[in-house]
Amino acid sequence: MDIFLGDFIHLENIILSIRKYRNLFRKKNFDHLILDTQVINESHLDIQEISLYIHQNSYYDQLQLNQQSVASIVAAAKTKNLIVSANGLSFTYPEYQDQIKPFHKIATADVEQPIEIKEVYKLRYDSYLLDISSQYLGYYPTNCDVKLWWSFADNLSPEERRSQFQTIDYHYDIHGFNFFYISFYLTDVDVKSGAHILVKGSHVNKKMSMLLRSARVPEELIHQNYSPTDIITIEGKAGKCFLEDASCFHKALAPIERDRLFLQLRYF
Ligand SMILES: O=C(O)CCC(=O)C(=O)O
Ligand SMILES: [Fe+2]
Repeated sequence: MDIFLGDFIHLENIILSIRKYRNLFRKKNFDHLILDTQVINESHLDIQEISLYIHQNSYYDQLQLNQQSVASIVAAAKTKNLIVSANGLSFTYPEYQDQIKPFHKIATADVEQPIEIKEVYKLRYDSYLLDISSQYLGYYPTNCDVKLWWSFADNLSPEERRSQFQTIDYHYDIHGFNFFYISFYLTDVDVKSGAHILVKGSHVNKKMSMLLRSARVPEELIHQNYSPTDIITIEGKAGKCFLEDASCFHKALAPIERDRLFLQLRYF
């Protein structure tokens, strides 16, 4: 039997139609969960343009969470239990400051069950963020991992930080087959308080030799392969929200002056 190009195109159209209807169905089944947005877009770009921008640049950072939500999440992160995954220690934020910090070297601590915080739950089902994510991913993401953690300002060595899994080295993430990260600074962040750094465009533009290495890449290799103008440092006041295709190279600077509270939604 001969197979012609036309048959392939026909088949592709059928697959696209099936995907489209499956997505509409997924979204419809999800409709009752979706909540009004808490996020403001500070540029004139619409959802399609934002998605295109991320396809080209790996990120988009002109979003802002309202200040009331910021205040509520920070307050909750200061009362809820924190857990250090590297050693199992558990404490609250005030306990960390009074009792833990003087005796232990702690890089980061996760807020337990962040989805229990009302504003975090609302962000996980935020209509606008879900619309952007589905536009970028090409399907409606019904799954989302939610992480909220403190990165403490202290003088740990890079080795101590690595041993506690703090991502201070360039790497790219693989989270299932397809994924999309939405992150929020809940404290003011600059280069001395845990700024996130990413290599613009590197979600598609990786040299074969870099791909075959482990996902963690030495600093020199990044500087050899990418222009300094492609290295983007994201700084901003509490409430700054950025979107990222985390298959780009990225890392966090170690905070030395101010603790950072960071919320991350991983849609997949
Ligand atoms: O802490 C950061 O800014 C980066 C975190 C990160 O690389 C990750 O969660 O995959
Ligand atoms: Fe990462």
